[in-house]
Amino acid sequence: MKRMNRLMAAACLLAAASLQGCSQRSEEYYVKHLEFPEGATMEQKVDMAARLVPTPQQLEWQQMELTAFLHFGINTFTDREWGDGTEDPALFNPTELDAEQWVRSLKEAGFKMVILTAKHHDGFCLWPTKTTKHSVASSKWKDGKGDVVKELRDACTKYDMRFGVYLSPWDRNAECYGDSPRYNQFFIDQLTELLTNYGEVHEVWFDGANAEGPNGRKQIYDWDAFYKTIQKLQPKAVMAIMGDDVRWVGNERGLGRETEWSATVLAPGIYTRSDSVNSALGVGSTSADLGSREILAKANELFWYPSEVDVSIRPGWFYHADQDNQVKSLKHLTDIYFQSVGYNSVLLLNIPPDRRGLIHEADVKRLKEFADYRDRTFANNLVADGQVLWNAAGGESREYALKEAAPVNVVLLQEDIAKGQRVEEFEVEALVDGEWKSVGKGTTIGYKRLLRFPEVNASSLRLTLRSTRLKANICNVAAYYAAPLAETQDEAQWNNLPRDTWKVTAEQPLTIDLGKQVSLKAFTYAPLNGEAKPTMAYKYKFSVSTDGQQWTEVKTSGEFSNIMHNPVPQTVSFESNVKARFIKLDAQTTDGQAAKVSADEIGVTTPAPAIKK
Ligand code: FUL
Repeated sequence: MKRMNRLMAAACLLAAASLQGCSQRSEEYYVKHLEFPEGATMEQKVDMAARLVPTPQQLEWQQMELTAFLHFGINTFTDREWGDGTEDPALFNPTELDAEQWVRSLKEAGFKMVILTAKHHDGFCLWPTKTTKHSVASSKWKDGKGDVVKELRDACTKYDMRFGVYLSPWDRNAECYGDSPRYNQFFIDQLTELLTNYGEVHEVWFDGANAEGPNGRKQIYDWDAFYKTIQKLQPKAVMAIMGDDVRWVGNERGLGRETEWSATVLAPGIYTRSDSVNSALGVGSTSADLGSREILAKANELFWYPSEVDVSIRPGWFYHADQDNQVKSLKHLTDIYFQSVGYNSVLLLNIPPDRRGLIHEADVKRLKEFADYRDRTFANNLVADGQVLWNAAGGESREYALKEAAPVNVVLLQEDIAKGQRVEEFEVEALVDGEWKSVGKGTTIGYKRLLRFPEVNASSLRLTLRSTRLKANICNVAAYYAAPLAETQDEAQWNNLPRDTWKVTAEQPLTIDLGKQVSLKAFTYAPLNGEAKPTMAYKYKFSVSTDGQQWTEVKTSGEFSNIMHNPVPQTVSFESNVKARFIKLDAQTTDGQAAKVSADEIGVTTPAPAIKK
C-alpha cells in the first residue's frame, strides 16, 4: 500500500514549462502514471495518454540506448544456465579476472551501463556478503578476499560507465527461501549491502523467474519493501522487470515490437493489483498490443513503462566454452539493434565473462565490429535540418532536404518524449528522380524509430504524420546509408548421427531406437522452431539402453533451465561417454505434466562426427 503513496505523488499533474512552438490547449503532464476519470471518452483518454511522460531517471535511462549485461558466477564454472544452489563455492576461481577489461571493451563498443549478476538463482553472491557463506568469501579466488562487485564498480568509476545490479529474488541456496518473512528480510539485507557499499547504482534488475523453495514452500515476495529499500538508498536508480520503471519486452531473442508504446496499459508485476488489472484487459508482458486506442478504450489507468530488450550475444546467458563459435554474427547483432533501439526500446546485451574472468576474444572482436558498423553507418547524416522541432498533428507533412542526392536506406525519427509519446502512424517518402516514392510506413515512433528500406537515390525526404495523439513533437529526422550485411554464422549443428536409422518405439516417454549401438557424449533438446510451448520439457531424466530392456539413467542436471524464456537448443554433455542403442527422455513440463517432445527435437552427439559435411 505504501507504494501507492509514491505513485500518487508521481502521478500528480505537473505544470509544465511552456511548450516551444506548441499551440495546443493543454500544457500539463502526468509523470509515470495516470488514472482515467470514470466515464472518460476516447477523446479524453487519448488527450491524457499524450501527456503521460517519463520520470527524469526513466528519460535518462532511455537515452542510454545501449546497456550491457554481465552474467558471471558459479554457473560459469559448472557450465550451467541455472545452478541449483548446491554448488561448492570453491569452484568459483577465475584465473585472470579483470573488470577493467570488461568495462573497457564495452565502453569502446558504445555501451553506457553494465549490469552484473551479483546473485543469480543459485544464490552464490559475487560480493562478500554478511548474509550467507555462499559467496566469493568461501571461494579460492583471492583466498576468499575478493569482491567482484567492487572490482566492477571501481572499473566503472574509472571509465565513467554507469553501473547496475541484478539480484535474483529466486534463491535456490538460501535455507530461508520459502519462509517468506525471513527470506524477505534476508533479501533486503543483501539489497542494502549492494545499494550502500558500492557508490551510485543506476539500475536494479529483479528477474521474474522463480519457483518453489525447499519442500515446496512458496515464497511470497514483499515487493513493496524491496521497492522502498531502493527508493531510500538509491532514489535515482531505475527498477527493472519486477520493478515499475523498466518493462521486459517479452522475449530473450532480441525482438522488439514494431508498435511499441512506452505509455502502456500493462500494470507492473510488483503492484498488488497487477494480476487483476492485467487479466481484466487480457494483457501480459508478451502481448502484442499494450497501448493502442482499442486497448485504451478498456483501460482505467496508464503507465510510463518503457521496454527493455534483453538478449545474450551467445545462445546462453552464462559463458560456455562450447559456444565460442556461436557468438551472434554482426548481421544478427545489427538486426537486433534495429529491432530494439530502432523500435523504441533500450538494448540490454549480455556478454558473459569466461572462466578466466575475461570477456572472451571472440566476443570482444564482435563487439568491435558491431561498434565500427554503427559508427560507419551513423557518421554521415544526410538530412540538413532534421533537428528543428516540428510540432504537428495527424495529416501534416514536412519535407527534409538532403545535403546532396545520395543513396539512402535508413531513416531515423525521434519524438521528444519529455512531452509524451504521440505518433500513432506515419509514412516516409523519398524524392527520387523528381517523384515522391513511399519508402516506409510505420506506427509508433517514441524515443527512437529506425526505418530500414531498400536503397533509393534521394534528394529529399517527406515525413507525413498520418495519425497522432494531440500534436506530436518530432525532434529529430535523419537519414543514412547502411551497408548491407550477409549472414556469416552457420546454423548450430546439434545432431551428428544420421536419423534415417532412427525409430520411435514409444511416444511417452519418448523412446528412440537409434538403429545401431553407438557411443554418445551428449544429447540435445531443441524445441521446434525455437518456440516456447507450455507442453515443452523442463525437468527430465535421460536414460540409455543397449537392448531396450535394461535402462541406465545418465547423470545430468535433470533440468532444461530457463527454457521457457530462451528456447534455444539445450545440449547436455555427459561426464563420460555412454553406450546406447536406445535412448529415452522422460520429461515433465514446468507444471509437472508429461511433456510432449518429438524425435525431431532430439539430437545426439557421438565423439566422432558421423555426418560428413
Ligand atoms: C531469466 C533468467 O532465468 C536467466 O537465467 C537470465 O538471467 C535472464 C536475463 O533472465 O529470466
